Amino acid sequence: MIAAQSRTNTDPSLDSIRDAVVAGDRLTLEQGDALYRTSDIWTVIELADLVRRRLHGRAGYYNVNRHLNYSNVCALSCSFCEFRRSKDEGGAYTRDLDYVRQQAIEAVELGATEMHIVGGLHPYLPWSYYPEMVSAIREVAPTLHIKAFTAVEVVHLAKIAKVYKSADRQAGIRWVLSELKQAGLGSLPGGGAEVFDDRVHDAAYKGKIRSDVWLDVHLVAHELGLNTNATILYGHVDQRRERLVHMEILRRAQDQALARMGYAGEAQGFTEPGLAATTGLSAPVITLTRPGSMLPTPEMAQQTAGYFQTITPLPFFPDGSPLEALPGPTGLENLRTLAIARLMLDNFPHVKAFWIMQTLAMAQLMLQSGADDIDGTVVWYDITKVGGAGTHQETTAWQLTQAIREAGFEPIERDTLYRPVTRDGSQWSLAETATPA
Ligand code: V47
Repeated sequence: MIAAQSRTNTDPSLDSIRDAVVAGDRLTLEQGDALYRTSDIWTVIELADLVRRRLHGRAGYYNVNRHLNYSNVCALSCSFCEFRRSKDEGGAYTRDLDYVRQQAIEAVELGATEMHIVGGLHPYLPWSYYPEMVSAIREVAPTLHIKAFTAVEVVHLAKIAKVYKSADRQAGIRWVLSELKQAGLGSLPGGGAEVFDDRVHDAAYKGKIRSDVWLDVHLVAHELGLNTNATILYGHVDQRRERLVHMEILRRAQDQALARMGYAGEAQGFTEPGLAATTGLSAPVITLTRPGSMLPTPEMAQQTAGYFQTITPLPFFPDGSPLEALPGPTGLENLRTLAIARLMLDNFPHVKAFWIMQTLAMAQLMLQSGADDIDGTVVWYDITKVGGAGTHQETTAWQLTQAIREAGFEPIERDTLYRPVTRDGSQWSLAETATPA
């Protein structure tokens, strides 16, 4: 990292933002705008790195996992998506439970701690398929953490289980998540959030749930003690300000989750005008990035309620999608958006650079720009295929640790809940040691 004093092109208009970041104060949307506007991207990155190091020191997290896409058949047709197929289209697939079991057994044999499962909104699979899939994995692989189903799928499941009523949608969502939790679901991934904005929604993923419903699913998951993640899929028809509002909505939702866990906050008033009224999100401001703040732990979540662990900024990858005429975001825009996510989302413990969508080389730069995690070994991934990759997109734990070390950080294998793992080949257990500062 280039020290600010030794650079000649620093932007003095960022000085007050630097002061706020050093003090751990919450940044406003206007300050977010300034971080997007400035040509002094190194200061943006430097500030994000400061926050990242304050929270995680030299730790660079990764996990040994396996992604499973159980079906690419989807009733929706989002224009950013290259993955979805109609039921009878060439290349459409739906995995049976024997296939899923086999994947879980293989994952355990290779030492995975997590299975990350998502799929399309299948128009004909019955509700029973989903809890049976989770139970089947639990049976053959009891040590595997099952992180499954985006909020979009959860709402679809409530509909096919005929428990979804728009007058009380949380009740149907609660029923579905309780059933899945009982079957062995461990947490929810962060997909399907896209950009929380009605204009962008109607232009690029009309038909998908809107932000209020996405937030309801995560709120109910948190109330049930399930941790969840969040994403932002940017760089298509969205504008930078809309991304910042998305981040503001997420941090207000996290304020609520942390308040439920017993964190005390400060009554700071600022928010996007009209935001609290439209989202119903009002809670005291709770930051985790002040010096000395304590991050929530999985143990706290088990005793009280869940929270958002991670934000994963997902750059739009155009190839093969109906929006493929768009260029997609540049490398610098990716670094900037990641750094801004780290700075704005002051109550999210982790920021993930998902190497599959960024390449491992770019993920190294992202570790220096605010990210503390690069996801895992993945093995199989169908949603995006960057640089002409096929569905077999695997890296080894060794490659991940080398990449993290070369970026200047200490590789820490974690489980899904960010507990350090100790490993001997494919055998692993949760480490008792604290992470290095
Ligand atoms: O929900 C789809 C996005 C998501 C494209 O929670 C695209 O730990 C870019 O959510 N270009 C799935 N993005 C991936 C996801 C995820 C990945 C890794 C970790 C976690 C986590 C979550 O990918 C989808 C959608 O938002 N997506 N198509 C595309 N063309």
